[in-house]
Amino acid sequence: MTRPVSLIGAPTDIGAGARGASMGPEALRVAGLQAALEAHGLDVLDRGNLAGPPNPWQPPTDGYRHLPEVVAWNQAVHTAVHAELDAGRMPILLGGDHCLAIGSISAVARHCREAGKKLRVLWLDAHADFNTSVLTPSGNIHGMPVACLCGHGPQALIEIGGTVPAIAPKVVRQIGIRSVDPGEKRFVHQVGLEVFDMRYIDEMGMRHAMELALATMDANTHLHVSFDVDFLDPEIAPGVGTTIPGGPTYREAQLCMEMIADSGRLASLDIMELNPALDVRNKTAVLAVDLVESLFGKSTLMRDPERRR
Ligand code: HAR
Ligand code: MN
Ligand code: MN
Ligand code: MN
Repeated sequence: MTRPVSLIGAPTDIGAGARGASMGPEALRVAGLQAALEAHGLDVLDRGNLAGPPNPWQPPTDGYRHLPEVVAWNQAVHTAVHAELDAGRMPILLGGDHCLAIGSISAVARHCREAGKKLRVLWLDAHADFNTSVLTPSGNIHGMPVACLCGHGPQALIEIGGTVPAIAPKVVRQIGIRSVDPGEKRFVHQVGLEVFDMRYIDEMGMRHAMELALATMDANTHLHVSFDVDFLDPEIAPGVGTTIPGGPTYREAQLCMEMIADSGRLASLDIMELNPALDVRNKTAVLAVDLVESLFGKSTLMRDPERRR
């Protein structure tokens, strides 16, 4: 059976450009995340919410908004996620905005180093989140986590996992990307991030993109999925702070999740950027729960017996 799961709430919008992602963890609970996972036979513990500083809602200083607060939240996330991994449990981080992936993925990377595992990170997002203080148009740190994890960012954020950089760009596969700032785009190309953008998915299909994104993993690979809910088309997922049209449809998103489930390698997860203040009757949270169920193997009626586990 799949390893036991721990839900960790991080109720903050400290790195975002809109307030409200701080309510994401509770909206996911109200949408029935724990019961949905338990219905698939998983052992689920809800660890409750982490604590951290309030959002002072200030303009950027030296290219960053709320840097000390972002550091404090990410330290709390790092500690909590690493503790679950050491206890043999699968952490599911309930965001909160996407800056918290710095704490989460640095903990996963540290655990992989300690346990001698290989790491693969799937970044499901409308955005590349590869800005730096000089490239960012906003100063919002939720636009910077991938760059920080790859060692490009303020010292206090890049060293949270103890090793700099926390990850190499080559472990990352980005899916669904359709909004990248001009300087950010040059930097993504410069470091060679592997991106399956919406143009690629339009032309080649979600199936082919996911086959490549999941290729070359083995039994010793830890797969981390960082799911920014704005990955989804805003027609089906309006409850996010930065909607970008032209995202994956319901079926494309389901296929993406099902193929991750079939890989059998999922070992940690972030569910980020859900913003209940912008949602319609919690439907984006309900959709996120539905997709996470597929990530844990809910959907398939006609699974190839060769791949049945
Ligand atoms: N690229 C823009 C910026 O850096 C918007 C980033 C928005 N990021 C998220 N997470 N919503 O992906 O300001
Ligand atoms: Mn993001
Ligand atoms: Mn460890
Ligand atoms: Mn995004």
